[in-house]
Amino acid sequence: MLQGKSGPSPVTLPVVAVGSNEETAFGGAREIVSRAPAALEAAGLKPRATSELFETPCFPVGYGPDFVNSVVLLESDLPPERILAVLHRVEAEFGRKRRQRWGPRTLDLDLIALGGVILPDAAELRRWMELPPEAQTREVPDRLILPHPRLQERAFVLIPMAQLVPEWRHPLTGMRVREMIEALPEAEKAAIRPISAG
Ligand code: PH2
Ligand code: MG
Ligand code: MG
Repeated sequence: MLQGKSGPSPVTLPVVAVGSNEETAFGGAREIVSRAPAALEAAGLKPRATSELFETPCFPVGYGPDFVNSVVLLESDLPPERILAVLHRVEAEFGRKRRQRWGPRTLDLDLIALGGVILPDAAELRRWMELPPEAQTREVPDRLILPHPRLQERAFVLIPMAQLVPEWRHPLTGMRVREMIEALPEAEKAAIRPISAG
């Protein structure tokens, strides 16, 4: 949570979605997601605030076990491509450890937003946001798109994000996080279950 720390306004900071759906009997996904802030810190990206952890149904439904998701707000003035490179490095670190111990990589770190930054440009972002569902499974962007083009559809990102930056506004649509949440179906929101600490 934000604890009245001074510094840049939270709505200008990099937002990272953390996810894992690693499936062992040890609660591994929770452990991995809760270790992500420390791993980001060790990699040189300073976490300024972390949401609660949430248990969320896999999207698309049926494609795998439930996820554990959280959102981390970073304090970093690196350009977005450099932040992304560090996120990939941290994913790989967890992947290597996990391959040895339990199996395939399952830590996912997605750069969701960086203040009002739009990448690569408004027209491309709009194209990715409006991509029909069939095309979404075929087409994968080969470059960083910001904000994340599916952000407005994902309760598992928006609900944790609202704990940190409810007033962040989508630079293309002008919608605030809490307004995007209001626009989602109730059933999707109800399926995002906070995990109590410990
Ligand atoms: N990530 C995905 C695909 N589906 N579903 C949930 N609930 N949470 C995720 O983080 C997630 C997903 C691909 O990165
Ligand atoms: Mg993802
Ligand atoms: Mg990813």
